[in-house]
Amino acid sequence: MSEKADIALIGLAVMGQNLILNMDDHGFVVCAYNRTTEKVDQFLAKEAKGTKVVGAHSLQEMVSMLKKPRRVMMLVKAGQAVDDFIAKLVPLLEKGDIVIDGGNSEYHDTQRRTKELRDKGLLFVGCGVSGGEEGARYGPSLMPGGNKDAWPHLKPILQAVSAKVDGEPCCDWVGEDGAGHFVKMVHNGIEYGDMQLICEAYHLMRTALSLSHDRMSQVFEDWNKGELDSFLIEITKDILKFKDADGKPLVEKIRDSAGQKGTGKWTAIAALDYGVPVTLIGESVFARCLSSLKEERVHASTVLKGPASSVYDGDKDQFLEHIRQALYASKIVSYAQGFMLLREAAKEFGWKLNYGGIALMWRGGCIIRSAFLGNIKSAFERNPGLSNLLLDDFFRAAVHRCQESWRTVVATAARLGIPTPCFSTALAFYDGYRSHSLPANLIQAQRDYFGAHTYELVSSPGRFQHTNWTGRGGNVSASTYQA
Ligand code: NBP
Repeated sequence: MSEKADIALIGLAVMGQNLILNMDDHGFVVCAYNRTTEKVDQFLAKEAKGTKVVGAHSLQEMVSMLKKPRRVMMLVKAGQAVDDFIAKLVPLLEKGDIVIDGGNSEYHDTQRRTKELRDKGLLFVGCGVSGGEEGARYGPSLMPGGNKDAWPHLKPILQAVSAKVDGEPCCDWVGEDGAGHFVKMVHNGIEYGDMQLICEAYHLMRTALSLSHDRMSQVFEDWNKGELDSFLIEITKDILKFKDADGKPLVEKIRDSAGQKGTGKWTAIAALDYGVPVTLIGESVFARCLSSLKEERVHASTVLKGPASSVYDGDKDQFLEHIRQALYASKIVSYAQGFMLLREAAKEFGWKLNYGGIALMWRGGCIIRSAFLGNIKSAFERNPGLSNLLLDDFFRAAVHRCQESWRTVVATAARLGIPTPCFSTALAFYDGYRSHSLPANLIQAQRDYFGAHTYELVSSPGRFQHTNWTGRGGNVSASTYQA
């Protein structure tokens, strides 16, 4: 081979193969490699036939075929497989070479790997990739973070192959060490929230309003023309009108027990770790957990009673508009919470995150792509130091406009016995966040009563004191025990 390859890609499953073909479309020479090397030959003979893609049958051969500094991207199963490949690559690479992990790795692993490789003179990048098979082939959302010295060498390739919105690439440098994978994780958490919100709207339409599937599909089609315009609303429209061979809606034949691979859970865990109330994503993970208790639910449905009727007896069209507004307001809260988590992680790890840039990276190519992310990008452009999306003029006005409908939907769903965990938690968050005073004074008093945990007085914040509430306790406060 005369021409050296621009980049190597390890991992010839659905993501790797499609990203290679995407890179080839953009004029880059890619060297393909896979643990099971027969897949290299199969790929070259079939999918990559007639392209400039080359293959390697060993890591040594792959490394010898690359331009320097070498760029090696992995798209393999997250976890041990990534560490195993890194261990094999390190002795073959030279100072300044770049290793990119495009899998769904946990951000702590990326932090560790960035440091370990930096110590060896290699540049490690953890790059979140979103958009599934089609995104990888025609333009994914890419969220690279890690060792910034790698970025000038990666930017031309990654921005060329990423999705574009109004000509702007949905890919930019995110930040140090695990920042790219952290942002990808929050993206996935938000995806869980968006999906659950849509499911709650569907549940209300199906149960409270008894709409047909074609009518529901039409409603989602209409919603997709306005402020809810998004990929997930669009596919929901298609799913609802899809008929099985017998002419019945396929969606109703699917067992109502949701699976999950863990990235929503990771977001909820990070939220708990950093003390950020990301309640909507948390509820969306728990809603999947509750759905998976199918057999218990079936039994409980015969034993536990709810309201006599789950049917809404008012104006259906008006209630549909209430649902649309409840969905929009809840979605604003979800993204506000997601960005709160990003801000806290940035503080924790010293990352300088560009929030408007992150909104742009999610604006196209990925599962949560929507017109709404353009509004978020504009909000951070207007005010890069914005502390909370809810405080931006555009989103504040939107929530004010929607809140009457939102309250009607949550109250009506509670009255009809239809669960709306994410609509409800979003509203509870909104009311908590806008409250000058919350009942946490009583929590502090209770903690001090039973555990001498001390409290601050409103009049002297920062000064902790203990009260002997019963006259039987002492005046010594707890110092290490926390409840
Ligand atoms: P998979 O996640 O199914 O991984 C398949 C690849 O991992 C194959 O190349 C396989 O090699 C390799 N592999 C496995 Br499995 N175990 C290995 C091990 N112990 N050592 C070395 N290699 C190993 O592929 P994918 O769905 O294309 O996803 C690739 C990455 O991208 C994953 O991290 C995934 O989470 C992430 N991702 C996927 C999507 C999506 O929609 N699928 C979207 C976004 C991100 P083999 O051929 O020899 O078994």
